[in-house]
Amino acid sequence: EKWPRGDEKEWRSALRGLDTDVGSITKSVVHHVQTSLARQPHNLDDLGAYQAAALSVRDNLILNWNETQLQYTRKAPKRAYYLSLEFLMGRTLDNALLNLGLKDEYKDGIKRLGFSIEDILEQERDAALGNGGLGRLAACYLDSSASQELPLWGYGLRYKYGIFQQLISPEGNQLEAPDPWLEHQNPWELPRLDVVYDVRFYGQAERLDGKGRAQWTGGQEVLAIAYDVMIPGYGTQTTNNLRLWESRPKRGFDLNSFNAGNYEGAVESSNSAEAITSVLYPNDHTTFGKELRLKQQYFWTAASLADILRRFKNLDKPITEFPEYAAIQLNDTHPTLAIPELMRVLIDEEELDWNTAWGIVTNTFFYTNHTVLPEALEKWPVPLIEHVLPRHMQIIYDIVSLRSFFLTRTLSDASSSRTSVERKFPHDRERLARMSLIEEGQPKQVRMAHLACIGSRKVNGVAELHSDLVRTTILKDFVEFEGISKFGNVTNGITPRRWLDQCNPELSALISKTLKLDKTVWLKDLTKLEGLLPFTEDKAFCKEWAAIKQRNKERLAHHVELTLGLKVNTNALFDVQIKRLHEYKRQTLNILGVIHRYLTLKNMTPAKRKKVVNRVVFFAGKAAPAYYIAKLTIRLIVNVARIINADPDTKDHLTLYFLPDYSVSLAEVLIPASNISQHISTAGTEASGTSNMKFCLNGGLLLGTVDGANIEIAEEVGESNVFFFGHLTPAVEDLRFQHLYHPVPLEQKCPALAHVLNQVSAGLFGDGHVYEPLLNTVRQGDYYLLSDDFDSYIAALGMVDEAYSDSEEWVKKSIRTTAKMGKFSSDRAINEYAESYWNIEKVPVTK
Ligand code: NTF
Repeated sequence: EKWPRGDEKEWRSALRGLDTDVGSITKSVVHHVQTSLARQPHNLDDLGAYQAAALSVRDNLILNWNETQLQYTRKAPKRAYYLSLEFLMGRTLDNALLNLGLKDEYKDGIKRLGFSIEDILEQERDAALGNGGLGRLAACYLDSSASQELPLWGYGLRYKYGIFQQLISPEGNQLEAPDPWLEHQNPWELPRLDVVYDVRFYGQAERLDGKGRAQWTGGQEVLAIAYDVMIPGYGTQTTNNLRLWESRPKRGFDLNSFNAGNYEGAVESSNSAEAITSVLYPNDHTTFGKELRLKQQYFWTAASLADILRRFKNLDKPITEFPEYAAIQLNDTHPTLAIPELMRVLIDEEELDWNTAWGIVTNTFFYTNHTVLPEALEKWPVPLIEHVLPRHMQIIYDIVSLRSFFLTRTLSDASSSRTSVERKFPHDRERLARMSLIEEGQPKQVRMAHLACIGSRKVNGVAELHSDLVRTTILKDFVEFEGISKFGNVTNGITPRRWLDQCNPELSALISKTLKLDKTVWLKDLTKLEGLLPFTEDKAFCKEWAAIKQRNKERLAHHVELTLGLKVNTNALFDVQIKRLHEYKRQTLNILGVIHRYLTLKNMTPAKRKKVVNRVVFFAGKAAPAYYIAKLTIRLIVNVARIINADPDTKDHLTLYFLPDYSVSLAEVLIPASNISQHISTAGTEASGTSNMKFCLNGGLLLGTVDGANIEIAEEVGESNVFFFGHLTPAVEDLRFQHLYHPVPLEQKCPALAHVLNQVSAGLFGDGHVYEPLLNTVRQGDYYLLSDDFDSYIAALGMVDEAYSDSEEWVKKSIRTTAKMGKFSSDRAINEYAESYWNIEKVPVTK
């Protein structure tokens, strides 16, 4: 095709890049104020200035995005696709400025226009399309893929409402309010009204022949519309894409019903179509089995696969080469329906035979498991799938036995080289039942982890211990059936751009100065931080290091004063636990430890109290709206805070804050301010954890159990620089058995904990009855082993105090910790996926 149309000179002179000197930047911002926003300088507020600045930055991103996508199309490399129901992006403006290397220029330009960059950055609402670690990990991986110049796209849903806003009632209860993040226009997305796919639900599936083919008709059809979010790499022109789908009704509304005076009926179909992407499910580590959630999962995987296939088809290659051009990563089991969906397309639409199709599927997908907690393992009732996705239910049954012969296979059939579980393990019926994709029961349920596992090329966990647990517990039978080499580990990582340079600019600058390296170098090779080690002996450096931590504590105190109106004592150790509220994460252990400390302080003479290390404890985190015990823990924290913060005997020595509405942006203020952070899950329950890495990268020490990535952090920084406590994973099962069959009264087993519980019951923090259900989880059964770990937890807190008293040595520990965090860059993790899983290569994009 001829290019350009029209006058080539006109095109060439118009097609230049954007100037990024301060003068051009102010012009571009003002241009957007005048045109895109249709506003005037005299009535421009901070929000307007933010929007104009964002639109101006966006222009730069769009040009890089265009160039990157053109290169990808021209070079036609193998691409990776990251399917995640959650992307917890946080704010974009600051990150975009830093990745583009334009922060200083914009700061100046904005200042010239009479605004401060700090103030306008605060105007942006978080994009909070995720619950916690799983969604934030996806966001870090997008940043790293672009920074490492890897051709990767994310696919997710454009929820109208992200994770709920958390409010705390006067009684201390969590209340939920909607998160209207799209209320003002979102400058970071590009609607692609021309990228549209039909997605079907319900209807009938009729088998056509003996080869597994079928026809799926009827039911409801909805439209999936693409919205693209630009993902800029750090110090590179590469700008990847996050494509989010929005659901819309296929037929606006039914004009006939409208004319017949049935207005509600007329909009009904449009309402039910739009409902699909209306809200993020706020559950973390639990499944609800709701039809709308299943529709979300199918809607998103069907649209994403159609889009990926369309891109592949533009290459004009035989369909059998699909796995050479596309690797699809399943972020947990949420997108597992992509496996039967690709089978459906290949068989029913592309008319491939079953074996060829199954070969393509099992070379395309990769599955990451993010939890071994039983309540988080997805299962869908067979009748529900049959109703919503009748064709997919047929395919799942065909995979089990009729065609993929995963489980069973008749002796007469020798057409496939694959063996079945039955052939490999003859006469082992229990094994067949354990491994089936269908769990027997009322109703029968589809086990999504099993489907994800057998439908994928490789499977991985997210930290060494977790990957071992996956191999030896939930997927043990599959390791025995398919061989260990399919089951790997990729330890999680975090992006040092957001989680050091952006959230802790002073520390970032000190590191660059000390290493005598431009930050663009060490932020992309984080192992360079090791160069800080010799400086533990440099007094001036240590002093500067400590001063920055102190200023970050003051910044947090300032934030608490602005938002809650409370004054925080910054001359105390800052102790932080921020994460989703969950019994396995044991915020309850922490708050009971705080109460223990309070009671101990109360019993001391004022003179003795003065010798204790002063401590300020911060909690933040949301509880799933239906998670009663987690909500009760919040209530207890809030009410303990109310009492002890007002106690004149102790308040100089111990205070406690629950910061409402935890978010990525709040984490960016909390993490750089912490001296110690708590990662205290029952051993074997936290798959990895990623905030542990963020705290350590910012020079905060870690207090934790021997669990998840804590173990690998300790391996890197040395056990003398972390505070470990509690029982180890192999002991957990036995201890639970003891609790059930040989219970020992708590008074006998752990008197200190019994005393704390009794004080809560007795009403020290308000009506004790309110907390009985929470206290009973410890008194009876104690599934998460608080009573087994309490004494060693208290001892570990004591060791933290002792270490903190030696402030010089503490600073050294802090420096050593940061220095050894290189391994935990998400760049390392994404490169492992690229090389050992997806087999994709860098595609440099040059100006
Ligand atoms: C979470 N899993 C794990 O609980 C965390 O330990 C881990 O750091 C993150 O994933 C990221 O890998 C989940 O949220 C889920 F959904 F699997 F339960």
